[in-house]
Amino acid sequence: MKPLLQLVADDEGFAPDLHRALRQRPRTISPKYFYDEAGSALFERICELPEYYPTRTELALLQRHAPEMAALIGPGAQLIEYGAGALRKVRLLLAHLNAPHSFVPVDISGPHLLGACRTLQAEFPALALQPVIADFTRPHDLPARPAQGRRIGFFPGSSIGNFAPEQALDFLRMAAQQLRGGALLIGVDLIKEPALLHAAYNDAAGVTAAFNLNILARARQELGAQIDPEGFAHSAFYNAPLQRIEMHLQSRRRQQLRLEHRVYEFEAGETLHTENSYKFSIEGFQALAGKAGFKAATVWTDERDWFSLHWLQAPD
Ligand code: AVI
Repeated sequence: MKPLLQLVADDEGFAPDLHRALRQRPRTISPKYFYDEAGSALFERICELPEYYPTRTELALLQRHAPEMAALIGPGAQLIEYGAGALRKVRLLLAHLNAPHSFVPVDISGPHLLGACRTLQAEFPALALQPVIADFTRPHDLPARPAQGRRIGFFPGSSIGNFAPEQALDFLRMAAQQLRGGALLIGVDLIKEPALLHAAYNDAAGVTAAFNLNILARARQELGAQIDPEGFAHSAFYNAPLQRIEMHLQSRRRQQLRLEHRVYEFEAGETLHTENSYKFSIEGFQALAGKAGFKAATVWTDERDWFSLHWLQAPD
């Protein structure tokens, strides 16, 4: 499958970003560095874990409400999926859509996206598929709007929760412009009992720990960094005042980490902050979307109010 657009306006790259992360206090690196091939495979395993409720809860919501969602999307739509990944969830929508104009999955990982598109095309031979390889959080071009139908955005998985609040607002503002006259269907994880959140990010099988520690494995393999693989531990906890799960790599002892020509000191207990996963109330998320220009319409939740899918109308 040939990509329509290749617009990976990459930023600094892993080595400079890791140096910057290690120089600053608190030490923080973007969670995007989780997702090399090994990290993406670990994330797929996380989605299957008994403790990790978001994926299965959202899939169940999509399964249950797809006909209603498809009716809201309407005929002739151009469906844009942000951060498309494996294209598992969108199938549930596509199966119910009325004569879609096209499906435009946007993802930074070209080989992964094109492989997923080939499988999808075999399942939906009549679907016009226009993959765009780009970082959807940065300015990117999309194929032209359909003359008749509307543009509808799809952003499942509560990946919005991995953005800092101001980045989340920037993304929503960008989406509101791209989707003018259409709508956004977005998955949002909800605030809940901290013990449930804690379990979801500290699974018994240790898959989330391996996912977190994979950043260090990457640094060793790709950048030749000298790091004791046993020297850091996975740490994930719910920060209630900030309504977010924080993931860190915590130094087990005083040690040094060598990266290229630099040596960085870690005290025992010191951390490299690798990810935030914000949790929202329905009203809180609707207020955020409202600031970006969206009008909150329908929201679907499960019986336990663990996860939500929001239908947000974009401005005209
Ligand atoms: C991709 N994202 C929504 C996941 C989350 O829950 O924040 C990433 C993840 N991190 C640890 N487990 C899953």
